[in-house]
Amino acid sequence: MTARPTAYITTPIYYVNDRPHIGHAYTTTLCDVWARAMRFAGRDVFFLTGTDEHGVKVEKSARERGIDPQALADENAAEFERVLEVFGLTNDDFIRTTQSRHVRQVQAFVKRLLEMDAVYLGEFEGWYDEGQEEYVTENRARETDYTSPISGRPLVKATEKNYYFRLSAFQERLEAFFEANPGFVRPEARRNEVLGRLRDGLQDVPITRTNFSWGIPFPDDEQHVIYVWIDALLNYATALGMAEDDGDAGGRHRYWPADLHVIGKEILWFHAVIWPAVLMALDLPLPTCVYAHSFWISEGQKMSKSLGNFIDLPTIERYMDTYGLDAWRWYMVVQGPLGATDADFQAAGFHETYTTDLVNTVGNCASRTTAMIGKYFDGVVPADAGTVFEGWDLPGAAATAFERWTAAMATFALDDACEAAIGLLRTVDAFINATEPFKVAKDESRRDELASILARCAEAVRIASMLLSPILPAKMAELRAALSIDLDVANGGLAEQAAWSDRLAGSTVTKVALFPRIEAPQDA
Ligand code: ME8
Repeated sequence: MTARPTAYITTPIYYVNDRPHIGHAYTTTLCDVWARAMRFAGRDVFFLTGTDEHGVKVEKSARERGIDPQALADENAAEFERVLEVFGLTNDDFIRTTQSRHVRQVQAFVKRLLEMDAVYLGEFEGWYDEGQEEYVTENRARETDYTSPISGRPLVKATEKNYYFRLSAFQERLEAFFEANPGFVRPEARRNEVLGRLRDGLQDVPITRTNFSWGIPFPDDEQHVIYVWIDALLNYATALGMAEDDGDAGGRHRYWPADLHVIGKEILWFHAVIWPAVLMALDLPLPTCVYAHSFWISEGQKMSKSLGNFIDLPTIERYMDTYGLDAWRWYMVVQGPLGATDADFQAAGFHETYTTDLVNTVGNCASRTTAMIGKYFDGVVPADAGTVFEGWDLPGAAATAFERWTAAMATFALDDACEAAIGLLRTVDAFINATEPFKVAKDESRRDELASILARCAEAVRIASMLLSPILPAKMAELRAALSIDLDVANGGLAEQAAWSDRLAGSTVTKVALFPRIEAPQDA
């Protein structure tokens, strides 16, 4: 038996100095949809998420609360794990950067970078604001007349020894890589931003710090702590055991490199430039795609701590209680900030999307079809009698929907994949309205016509339910149960299962009401 093609997808690992909110749930949900779709298409999937637990931000938050950084990390990592459970997300692993498996491999990787001369000990000289514990650039120092803009005290000239990563040495290779791989950064607009900045030229970057201690010690020089971003990026490799010296005992090397790193736009530079350069230095194959989505804002405003308008976990849970988990996933995917523009989370918009797409289209189409089969054929799907309906080609529409869905999934255009599936159901609705089976049913001599209409509707609904199942897993399982069918695509049979057929003829269906109408818009 030949091995199934693999698919490795990752979320960013989230900082534990904050509690989870819609942004984190969003990225992880997108990855979950794709992971389910790829499993469903027969791929051997590895879906990774986790938490980023080192660094000065975590140290500071812990200090403010008077607790140990590890205690803070444990507490908030548990919250992030709870998100996965509440949302029914299907990640295959959850990596925490304080785990020993990660720490020892980061040290091994950094050692390798030193040996390859991609990392060197250098000296940095700059203007230091002692009150703020930070360096300011020459330009900014000049603007404030070499005094601190905060305390007014003079800036001091300070030098610091740090280990540097030779990013500048990878300029040409990176440019050539971008050239040869136009799909490496998606969406396109983001790729252009990165390319522009890349062509401005690269400077070496410090990858250690000496002014705090909550991090992974630099190998053989423990005064230095590895910079949190290098530590964090390497999670994608350590989770697969890429620097363990156990010869792939975990059996995960086959997933390398990632097919997709899904991230928010604010951390694109690290993923699109620094990360591939580090991998080039380590001589490891590079990921296929970094997908940087945009941001959720809330009711027209940026979400921020000071405004206190984060859509947090309790708020999300209220939505789920009212509308259901699948409805939440649907809204995230079809109205969220995939692509290059931000998306506004609005209670009214949520309600409208729920009603238009799920109640009036998916739910209505499934219930009409199953109800009519119940009423006119005693709940048994009739065989298609082959009646020709001029201008209607449901098998053709289903094939087009499947092709569009497949192409959309390949480029992470998840909203377009949803549109392909729901578009098929809109066609079914229009077909019902045009052929009027409820009228045809009144005339005994038109039984063949009635059977043809309902057999085709049922088959199109079946195919749409396949395509919708990664996005609406629970509701589509309900629909399949109502159609008495299984979802057996474990062996790469999705194309076959989504192909038009007469497999439903003779099977029993029951009427389904998938999405209840909810009257009042929820003001959560
Ligand atoms: O940056 N809208 O972690 P983080 C959409 N630890 N997505 C959002 C969002 C919003 N308003 N806010 C956050 C870090 N996100 C690092 C990553 S990876 C090697 C290290 C999502 O906790 C989005 O995916 O700040 C963003 O990139 C991520 O949360 C940042 O999470």
